[in-house]
Amino acid sequence: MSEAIAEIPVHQNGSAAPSVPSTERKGLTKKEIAADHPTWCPGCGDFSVLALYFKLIEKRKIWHENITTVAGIGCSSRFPYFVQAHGVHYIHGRALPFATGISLSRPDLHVFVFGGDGDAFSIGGNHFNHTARKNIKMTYCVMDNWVYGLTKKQTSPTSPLGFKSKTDQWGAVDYPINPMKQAIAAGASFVARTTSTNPNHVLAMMEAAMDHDGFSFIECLSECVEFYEGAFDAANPRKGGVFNEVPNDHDVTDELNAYKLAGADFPGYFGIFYKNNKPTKNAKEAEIIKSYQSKVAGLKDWQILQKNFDKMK
Ligand SMILES: Cc1ncc(C[n+]2csc(CCOP(=O)(O)OP(=O)(O)O)c2C)c(N)n1
Ligand code: SF4
Ligand SMILES: [Mg+2]
Repeated sequence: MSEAIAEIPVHQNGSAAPSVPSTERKGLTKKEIAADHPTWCPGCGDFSVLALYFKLIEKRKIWHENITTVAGIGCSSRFPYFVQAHGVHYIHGRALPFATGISLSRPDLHVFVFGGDGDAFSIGGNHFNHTARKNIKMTYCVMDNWVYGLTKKQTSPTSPLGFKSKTDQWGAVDYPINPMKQAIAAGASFVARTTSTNPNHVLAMMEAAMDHDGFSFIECLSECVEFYEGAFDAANPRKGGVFNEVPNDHDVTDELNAYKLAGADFPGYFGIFYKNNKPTKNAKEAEIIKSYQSKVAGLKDWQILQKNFDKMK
């Protein structure tokens, strides 16, 4: 744990020593947040996303006890292992329901979920749609590498047509989903796209997502150098590609235009496509709880339960 936490001397009777002013807690350093050495292949795009998460924690002064990192299963979903703080490496495709529970019960935290395209859009596809439509406050960063990396090269829902893999030896025949279109259509209230080869941009998207009060989704292209090398070269100026930002005059509240931007041919655009400020499920439930609590004040738990059961009769 951090040694940056201010130590306030305490008298033997338990009260704080009055003459010592409390000092401000320093932001955590990467050294204090980094856990085990990541087990990703050298050159994997996921390293960059992790490094920028550390930067975000450092910059925004998120303390150890407030860091909440949730993931499903996959190479990218190993993410929480590498963060020295609270985190969950949960069931394949089920990161979002788990994160929802945390988000609704701990409004003081901002939950970050990381995972892959398979985890998000195959096995977890239903959860993605429902978490988005419910507008649960959290940030979901999908490290999209267009392949199942952990299980060694199967076609994923974002693999392009013709991609040769262990499950499509003659080339993929199924039309890929477009994560940006899907997020917008499902009701996500913040939808952004970035690429792990542009660190400043990744950090900017993470910060904007974190500041959004609602379900914030980021598609982050993250190359699998082992099973889909060069997939995103066309989006990387260092490899002869282009990095086109969302046009300055794009109105992020314009859903239809956001959808059109999402339909651009690869490498498409990068930045915030869509954002609206509709109320979250968190806020709506908090309101219900507050008003109900005033009605059951003074009752014992079993009496409250009884009241609820009676209502259902
Ligand atoms: C219920 C269940 N089904 C299948 C698997 C096998 N499995 C593990 S990870 C994975 C796909 C991972 O792909 P993705 O989410 O894109 O992550 P990546 O490894 O590419 O980062 C699969 C099919 C599993 N662990 N659990
Ligand atoms: S298999 Fe691919 S996604 Fe997995 S760690 Fe290696 S490069 Fe990264
Ligand atoms: Mg993948």
